[in-house]
Amino acid sequence: MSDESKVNGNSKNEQLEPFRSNDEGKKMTTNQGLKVSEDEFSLKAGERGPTLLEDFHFREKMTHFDHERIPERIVHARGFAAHGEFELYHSMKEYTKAGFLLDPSVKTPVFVRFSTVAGSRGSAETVRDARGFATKFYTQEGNYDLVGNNIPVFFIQDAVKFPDLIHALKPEPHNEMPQAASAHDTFWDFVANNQESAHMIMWAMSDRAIPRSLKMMEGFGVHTFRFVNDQGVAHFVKFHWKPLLGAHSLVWDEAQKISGKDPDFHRRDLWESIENGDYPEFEFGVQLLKEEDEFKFDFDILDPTKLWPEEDVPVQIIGKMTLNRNVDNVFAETEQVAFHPGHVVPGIDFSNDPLLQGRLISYTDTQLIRLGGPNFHELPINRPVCPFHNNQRDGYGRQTINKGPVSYHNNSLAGNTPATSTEAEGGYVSYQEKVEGRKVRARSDSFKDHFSQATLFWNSMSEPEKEHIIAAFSFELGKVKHKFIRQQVVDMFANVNTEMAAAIAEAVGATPPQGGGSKVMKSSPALSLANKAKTPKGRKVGVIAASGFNSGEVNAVLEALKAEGVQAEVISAKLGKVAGTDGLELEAMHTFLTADSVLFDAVYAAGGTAPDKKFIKDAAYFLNEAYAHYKPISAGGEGRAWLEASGIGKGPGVVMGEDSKLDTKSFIAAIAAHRHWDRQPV
Ligand code: HDE
Repeated sequence: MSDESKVNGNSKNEQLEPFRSNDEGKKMTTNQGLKVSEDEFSLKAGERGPTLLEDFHFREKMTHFDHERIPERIVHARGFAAHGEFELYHSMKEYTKAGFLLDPSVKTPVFVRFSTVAGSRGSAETVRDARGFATKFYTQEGNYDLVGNNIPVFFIQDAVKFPDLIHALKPEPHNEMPQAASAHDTFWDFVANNQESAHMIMWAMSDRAIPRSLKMMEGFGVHTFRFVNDQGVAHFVKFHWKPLLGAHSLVWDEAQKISGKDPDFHRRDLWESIENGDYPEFEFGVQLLKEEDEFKFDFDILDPTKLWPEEDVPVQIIGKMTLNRNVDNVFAETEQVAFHPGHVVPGIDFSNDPLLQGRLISYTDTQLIRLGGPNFHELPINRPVCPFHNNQRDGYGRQTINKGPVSYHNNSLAGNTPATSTEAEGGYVSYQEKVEGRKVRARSDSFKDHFSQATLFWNSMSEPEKEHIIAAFSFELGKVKHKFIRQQVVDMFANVNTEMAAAIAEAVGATPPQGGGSKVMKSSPALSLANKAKTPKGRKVGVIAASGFNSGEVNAVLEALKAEGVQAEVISAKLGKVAGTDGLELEAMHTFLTADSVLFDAVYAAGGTAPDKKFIKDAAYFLNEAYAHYKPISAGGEGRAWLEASGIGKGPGVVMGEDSKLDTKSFIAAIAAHRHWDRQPV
């Protein structure tokens, strides 16, 4: 591979090419390459006789099938991934010697896997949960994995508690219920008895835990890491991904309905965006702290239940990732990709965060069972794009044919190669942090404030966000059967905010909290989704149309939407062409049976001669539901009558056409706003 193609092309894509196989148009063979003459009938002793053991084709085919499944990930089993590229805006030489963060002219191939945490591999995607956001950078110095989440803090402070947390979160073992949900007794029992979870729970009960789209959520490295420059000077660093489409969420009722209407909602949305060339983009940000500022905060920067408020430590945007290629095969790539926070490159190092420290052992270990042995790094998706050589040998599925007799170090037979590299030659040298202490099983006192940042989060929310948090707690605890657990949780969250806890208590039949309260007055505007970028780009509008719609108006609206990067899909009584007044034809991709308002961000009732009353009833239902989910609605022509039939009048985010003209600007502004919380219920 030429150096030029490594830089200007996508070296990972090129590396994967020889592994791709296109079977179309080819002759069928066994795995040994033998042409197969018959694939419908097994070899039998007589047409009605028993199948013969010598039928090697049948045996091979069936045996392979019998072994098609591998264990799903213990957490983050349900995931979806895409390829892309990372480009740097400016050199970070001052802070790190990581090669991919030095030269803005170099594009680094990436592979990103998004996931839910709790659910099984086939579970619905719009459940209330944190989302995994794992990025593999295929750098010229080796793979760097940033294995983050869409929430910047975690439930626990020490990795030793991770199995307990996950046991409590997963379906209860005696009846394997509920699937992909935290709304059950064991989870909330864990929360009440492990109060360090308070901050993360606030995020999990907020709109962040039901993202509208994988391309519309932020990502966080969570832990404090280190950047180390070529002078050996270190800075503490936290990593951020900021979506260019802004961060947006579903509403809970909608999220639950989508789980039934389209359990693949998030992957479909990501897949289609990439297929349509609307490539998801995320800017890469870092918060940096000098080593000497380690103790300047009222929290411990090693505590993974704490974030660094962006107003105190600004996020510097240093690059951008674009996801521009879907996988060819989900199993080969998405399922077999193996992430590990310990896959680092020179210039990136760890901190003593006890959660991070524990992760460093868990990830390789889990791949060994999941991918069946120690050679998972040889799978095409996991191979670094730079050469790799060492004395590791053999094991299940070994593909590399290492030549020569030497597989040990030191040696003379091979001139003591593969040779180690000095730091100047790019060898990884751990940051020489001075460490001393007694061997203890203990939590530092600096880790003991579990509530201040939970209150900071609450204080930072807009009113609608606060209402959603209370509703989410009320739902989750409402599913908890043990009254005393509900009470314990209410009492625990009184430490975050007493009014919030009282409102939850009221909803779940608990006694209002007696004590509690917080002195924290501070807020961090960066934490509220209400303050995120608003753009109509990337949204999807459902266009309800019947034959005879006003072509001029509808065309103008569709053109305006397209110009803003908004996707429009037509819904009608049946699939196929829908003709407008002057011959404009639209293709109905959906009917009221196959589509639902929950699958769209906005609705445009375009009008036309409704074939029957059922059409008007279906349209009204569609509009009503969209309205209830605070979505922008516009109506032109007969669409206005449908809107009236649904009982929706004028109001926030409702744009009515007049005299065959719809104010497209207002509609697009309403789409950009996404939700219109100030609406009164119909
Ligand atoms: Fe993970 N985590 N985790 N985790 N995690 C896994 O590794 C683990 C934690 C995260 O798309 C597993 O390959 C421990 C925090 C993502 O393939 C496993 C602890 C964060 C993914 C594991 C944590 C994450 C995983 C399961 C506490 C955000 C999916 C399968 C010490 C910063 C990666 C696998 C993918 C997956 C262990 C906590 C993110 C078992 C022990 C905090 C995005 O190794």
